[in-house]
Amino acid sequence: MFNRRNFLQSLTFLSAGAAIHPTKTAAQPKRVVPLNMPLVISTWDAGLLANKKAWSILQNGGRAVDAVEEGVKETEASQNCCVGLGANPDRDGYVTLDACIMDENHNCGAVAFLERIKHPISVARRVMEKTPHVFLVGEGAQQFALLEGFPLEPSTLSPAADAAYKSWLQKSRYKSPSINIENKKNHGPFAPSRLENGEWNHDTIGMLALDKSGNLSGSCTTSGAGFKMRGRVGDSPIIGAGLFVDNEVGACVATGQGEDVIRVAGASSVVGLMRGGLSPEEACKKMIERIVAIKKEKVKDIQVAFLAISHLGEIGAFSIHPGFSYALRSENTEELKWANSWFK
Ligand code: SD4
Repeated sequence: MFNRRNFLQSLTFLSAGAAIHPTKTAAQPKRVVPLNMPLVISTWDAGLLANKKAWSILQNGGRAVDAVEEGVKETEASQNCCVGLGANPDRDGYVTLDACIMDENHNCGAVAFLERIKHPISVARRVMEKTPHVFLVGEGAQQFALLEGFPLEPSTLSPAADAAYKSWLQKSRYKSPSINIENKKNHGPFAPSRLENGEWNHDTIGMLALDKSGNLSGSCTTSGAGFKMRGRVGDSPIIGAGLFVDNEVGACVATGQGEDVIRVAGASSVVGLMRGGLSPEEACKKMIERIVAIKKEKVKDIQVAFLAISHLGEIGAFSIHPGFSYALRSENTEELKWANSWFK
């Protein structure tokens, strides 16, 4: 179990571990050539398709930031998916989208509570590149998107989301998002499935890429939790919570119950532990243990997962409950992998 004492012990271990997992810091005289690049990883099974697009860019020597934008756009565009305008609405019947992107130079951009725009990730990128700001929300984010030439899409729900919303309205019971656990048995490689109650079993894609130049970038896009309170924003568009990239060290994305990722500054904490010397999986595990310690017995009702990559191209993941999958594409492999978890 995780407590303050063994957290401090882990900090001691961190400095010792730095030699095992070197970072590109000033203390490091020579830049270490990444072992495994290019490489792209993304959360859940929808990541397989998204990775294909990202890979087409990485393979041709493209930048990681282009790969992670174009990759998750595939998922956003899919009407039969858990991300983007086809997803479940909030409890007032509106689909509201959150996204963020971060490149190798700590440039970052984010949007939240954005309505009727098909590609929130691209709006986040424009925020990063064309404004002096990092984060635009709601009406202002939509206004900016329209000024940038993004079309205003109809406000109608996708047929699946409409049916799910109508069924949800029968009880209109607000509860925090259910545990998003992928069922290995029902898993279809390119078709994320809905749960019987109409909710998606997950509703986010986070992607991390390492390009041929050895640079890292990340993206994260979501419709958030289905039937959430109007105005609710989760971790996904928050730099440091849902996504963090430090080109010297590594990058991390989070998925699952956003509220519990925000309270521990999830993604940046994982990267911080990697800076101290932990491997990606060790760092993801430490932060999951931290959440478990905070949530106590309530942890049985929530799922959180972290997926991380080091600047050397080592990958790792860890979740609270079993069933977190992530898609990996590299020169040698294209596959869906299953993370280790705190509950067995
Ligand atoms: C959120 N973290 O809005 C997102 C939800 C998610 O798979 O990741 N679902 O809290």
